[in-house]
Amino acid sequence: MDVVTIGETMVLFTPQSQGQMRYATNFNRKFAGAETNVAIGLAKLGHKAGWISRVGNDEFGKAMVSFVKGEGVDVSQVQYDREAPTGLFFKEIRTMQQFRIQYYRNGSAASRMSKEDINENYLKQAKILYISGITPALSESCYEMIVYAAKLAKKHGLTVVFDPNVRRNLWSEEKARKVLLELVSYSDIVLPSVEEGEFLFGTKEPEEIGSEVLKRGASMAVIKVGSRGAWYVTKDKQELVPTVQVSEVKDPVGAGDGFCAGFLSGLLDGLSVRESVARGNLVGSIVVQVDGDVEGLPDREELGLYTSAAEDIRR
Ligand code: KDG
Repeated sequence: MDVVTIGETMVLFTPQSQGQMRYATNFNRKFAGAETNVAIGLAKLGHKAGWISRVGNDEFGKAMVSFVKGEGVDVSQVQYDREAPTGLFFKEIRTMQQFRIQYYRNGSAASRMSKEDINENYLKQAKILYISGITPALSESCYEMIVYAAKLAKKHGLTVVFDPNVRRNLWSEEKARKVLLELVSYSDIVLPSVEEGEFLFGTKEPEEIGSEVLKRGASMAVIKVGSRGAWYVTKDKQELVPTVQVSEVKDPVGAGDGFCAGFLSGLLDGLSVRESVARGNLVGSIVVQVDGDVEGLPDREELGLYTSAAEDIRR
C-alpha cells in the first residue's frame, strides 16, 4: 500500500437548482469525504490507496463502499455498523461563488470509530498515513483513534501527512485549535490553506506559517494560497509554485483534496518537491472545473494530456 487514510465519507446531495435549499426538490446523489477524495485521486493516478472507516449497514453504506472500491481504493478495512447510519451532507449552491454545506452526520457510523478500527499490520505496510482534521472533530473516540494511528505510523516509519481541514461547524474554535496543533506535532508534512494557517498560528504569511509548522517537528509545510498556487517550506528552501489559471470554477469544494492527491502522487513518483507541488496545483485546478468532489480527479493518462496540451480534443 502506498497511502492509507482514515475518515468519514458521506452521501452528498447536490440540488439541481441554485438558491436556498428550501426550494430544492431534485438532487444529484454523490459520495464525498476529504479522505476518500484523496484516496480516489491517488488510485486514479495509479497508486495503491486504502481507506479505514465505518459506514452504516444500510443501502447508502453499501453503495458507498462499492463506489469507493470501484474507484480502485482498498476497502478491506471498512466496517459496517448495525447501530448507526451512514452520514449525509448537502451542498447548497446560493451562487457560483457561494456554497453552504449542511451536515447530517451527528451520531453517524463513522463517528463511532475508535482505536479498535485500526489494524496495526495493515497500517504498517503503507508508506504514508494521510489524516485530516475532520476525523478528530467527529467524536472523542475518533480523536483518540487518530492520535493512536499517527503514533503507530511514526513507530513504523510511515510519513504522516496532515491536512488541518478546519470545519468550524463540527466543534468549537478553541477545541479545534488545540487538537489540530497537537496533530501538527505528530506530522511530517502539513498541508494547510493560508486561512487555516492563520487560524492555527495567527499569521497570513506563508513563510511564517511554514516556520511555525517546522518548529513543531514537521519536515515540510505546503501552504495552499488559492488561485496563486502553493508555497512549500522546508528546512533548506521555500518558494511559491504558481498554479494554472482556470477560466471557470464550477465547484471549489474538494480542490484541497485534489491538490493533496496530486502532490502525494508526485512524491510517490520520486519527483522533486517543486514538481510535486506543481502536480498538486494542476490536479486541484482540474477538480474545481467539475461539479462534485471526485468526478474531476484525473487519471494518469489524462494528467499527461493536461500537462501536454490544455486545449487538446480527442476524437
Ligand atoms: O474537502 C471536501 C470535504 O469537505 C467534503 O467532501 C466533505 O469530508 C467532508 C467534510 O467533512 O467536510
